[in-house]
Amino acid sequence: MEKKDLGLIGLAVMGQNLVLNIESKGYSAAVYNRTESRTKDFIEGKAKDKNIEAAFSLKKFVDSIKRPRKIMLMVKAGKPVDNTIEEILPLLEPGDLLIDGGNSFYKDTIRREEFLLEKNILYIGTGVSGGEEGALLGPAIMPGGKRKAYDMVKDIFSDISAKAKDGKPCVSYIGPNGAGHFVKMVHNGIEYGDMQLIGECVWGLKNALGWNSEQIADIMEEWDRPSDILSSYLIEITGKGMRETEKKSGSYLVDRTADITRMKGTGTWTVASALELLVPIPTIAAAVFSRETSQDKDLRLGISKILKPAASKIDLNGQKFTDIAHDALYIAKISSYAQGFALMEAASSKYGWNLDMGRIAEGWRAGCIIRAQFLSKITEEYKADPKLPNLMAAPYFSKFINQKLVSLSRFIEVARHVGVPALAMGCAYDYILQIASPVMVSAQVAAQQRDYFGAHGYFKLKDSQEIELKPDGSYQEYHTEWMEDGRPEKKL
Ligand code: NBP
Repeated sequence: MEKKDLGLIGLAVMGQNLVLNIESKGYSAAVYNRTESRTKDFIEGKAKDKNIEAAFSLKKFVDSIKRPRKIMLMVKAGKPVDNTIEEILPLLEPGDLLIDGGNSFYKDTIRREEFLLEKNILYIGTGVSGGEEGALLGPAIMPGGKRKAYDMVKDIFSDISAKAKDGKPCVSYIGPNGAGHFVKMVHNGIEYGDMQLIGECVWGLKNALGWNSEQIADIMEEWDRPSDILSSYLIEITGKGMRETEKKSGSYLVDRTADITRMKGTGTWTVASALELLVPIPTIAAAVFSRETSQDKDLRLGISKILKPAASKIDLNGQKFTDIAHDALYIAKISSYAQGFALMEAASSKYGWNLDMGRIAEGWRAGCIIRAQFLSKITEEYKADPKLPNLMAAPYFSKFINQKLVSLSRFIEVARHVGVPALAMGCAYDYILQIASPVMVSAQVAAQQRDYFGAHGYFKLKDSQEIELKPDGSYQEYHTEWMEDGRPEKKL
């Protein structure tokens, strides 16, 4: 039988849909899954009459693929990826390519690529975003690895990926080793941020205006008009979700939905990576923390009987307040993306990935969960200045923030007034305030405290803002002898 263009291992929802997508673009494929029944169900069901061949042993699977082989793994992230590599490795030949399309942790990808390259097996770790629908109809793809490995699958990836409105495929070479999985991880972190910000916005609108789900759905629909700066997939599905009613009771489904947001780990990895790389991403962290708080339902039920934060009614003009919420959400979103992009910048310089921020944003315009026209603005701004110190320094974004930041503070103020927590909104606002502070008084106070209790030393300002330097250009350090009379100050 004719050998297949590509092999795919892992026939859960993502693997099935991805291979159907690949086949629909004119490629032939071999498939394998650890549990045979899943392969059988697929081949006799959705894959019936398609150019997809099932194999029930890894040997037969490998033998049925054209050389050099391209084999995609769509198995659960973590140990299953290592197990699969271990099992398949003895069957592969130099020059074959393994592609991990799951949500693997980027450090695992770096380790696996290094291990496989020693054995002359090429490796790609790629983000595949868009959930099951994206996998079937066109995902955003974020591949990392050797460029020659990418070149082997460039055409397939381009054919199966989502296409933005300008026709460009939502895939491009991201960078070496773990770059693709890192970028996918940050994409997911940003997604957590977007979802939390939208959720806080909805809660604020509901409580401040006393509106029901249908009314909020109308607002979401308005904000999703193509010309609106907030127009995005997440705004669209928020509106659709809020309009949905429960068949049995007729109540809005969202009002009947338990207030628990689960998660699979990529948001937590994003925050852990930010801590490791010393990059503040408070909005994304707030989104992860909020999911954690949501999961502690018993605690909240208990504490709500003890703590009674003041909340009062407020008399607002509905139209005016929705305009405020609109701009607040947009600014908070910009702040959150600025944090995510700062994290990618830091990883890029630490790992030498040379990430192209404009192209990454461009690749997220379709297919993935955070898809939005707004991403084109990010691309434009990075194209104009690839060395932006922060996304919010870009002229388009800084102008909007300078004009409308007051909307975000007003929204937060109203939310607190009516008893709605706005952790992510607050973090988005304060992140802006912090990075726009030439002098952080809180840091001055802490530096003195550290020198007082631990003789940790401090630097000094040579004028009102700039730091005093030594002749070699490093910061001049000081220590005050706090316990001695006269508090003598020493240069260190
Ligand atoms: P799952 O993440 O649920 O994984 C199920 C697949 O992994 C099955 O094929 C299963 O085989 C296989 N598997 C497991 Br579990 N342990 C294995 C092992 N030790 N050796 C070999 N195979 C093993 O599937 P999914 O939701 O389709 O996701 C696949 C990947 O794509 C994951 O990394 C996921 O994070 C990522 N992803 C998912 C989505 C989404 O929306 N679901 C979106 C984007 C990315 P079995 O049938 O024998 O148990």
